[in-house]
Amino acid sequence: MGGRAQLRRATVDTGGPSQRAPAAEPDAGRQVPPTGPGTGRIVAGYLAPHPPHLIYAENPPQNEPRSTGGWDTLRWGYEELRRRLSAGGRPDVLIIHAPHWITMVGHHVNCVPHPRGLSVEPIFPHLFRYHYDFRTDVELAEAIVEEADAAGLVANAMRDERVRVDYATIGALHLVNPAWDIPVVSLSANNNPYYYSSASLDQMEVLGAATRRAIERSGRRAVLLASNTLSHLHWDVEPELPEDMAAEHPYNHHQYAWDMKLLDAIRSGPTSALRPLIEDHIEATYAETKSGSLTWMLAAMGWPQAPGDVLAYGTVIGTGNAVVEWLPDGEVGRG
Ligand code: 2X7
Ligand code: FE2
Repeated sequence: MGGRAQLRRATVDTGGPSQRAPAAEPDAGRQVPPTGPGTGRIVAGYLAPHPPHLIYAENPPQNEPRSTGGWDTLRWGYEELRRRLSAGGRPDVLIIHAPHWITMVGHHVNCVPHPRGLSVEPIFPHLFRYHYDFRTDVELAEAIVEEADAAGLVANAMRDERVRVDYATIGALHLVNPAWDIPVVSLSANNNPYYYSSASLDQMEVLGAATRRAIERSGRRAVLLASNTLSHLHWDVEPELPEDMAAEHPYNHHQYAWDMKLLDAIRSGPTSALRPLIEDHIEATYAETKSGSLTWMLAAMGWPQAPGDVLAYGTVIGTGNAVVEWLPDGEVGRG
């Protein structure tokens, strides 16, 4: 099924129990007042990868497994990201698109006001069993659904509080804001990396533009997060000590070289050069950007002229991961 096949208006079956929760109070989940209707803007966008190993290595109290560390350079990149986030003034909301909340029909937006539960990585449950508890900016989440629907996408407000939040969403959000004191909007991957060989990124451009319109309408200062790994071939045998860094390196030189090609283009700018290159990189490396998170984010930011600032690159079980900051044109840097 091509990406365009779902570019239509429709009432969506969520694929699971779809009863609507009692209507949320208008301000449920809000912790800061809006800056005024019509004045909202994106203040930064980050490529924010989510390998569960990074959370495991951090040893936060919310995660059950304990480690001795590892993958330090990537975690230093996140440290710098957090420094910049607080230097730039606390945003009103973090909006995240992640590849492991896969929805088969349409783009779903989590509208549960207070998600709480246990998020488990199905392949690495010994590394990631994370107890999450955060607030959704329900008003903005609903506005994104409305704008996406008006743009002709199949879009759905997910209101079932029994749906567990996936590890890609939780992992990236923890690394960006371990205090969890900023409201969140979380979007699913309909353009998912695993099932549609012909999936197109065009739809993610439409979703990005819809997200931007909703932010502008809302008055929020938003930070966007694209929760994607780059090259995605990986080991199938784990070392006895998962954080044994002697075993950690790129899967092969081809994967590494393509990651560097993409990162060179990111560091040179403008982002419009990435439009075709992201697709070539996916072809060459099975990159997780096929889920569309990165394209969604850059489209929402209007494909900025300015280059991205690569804060870190490192591998996790052989996959390539980069932490990158983009500022929208006209926004002042905090680097
Ligand atoms: O989801 C992931 C990933 N993207 C990369 C590496 C390891 C595990 O999980
Ligand atoms: Fe992943």
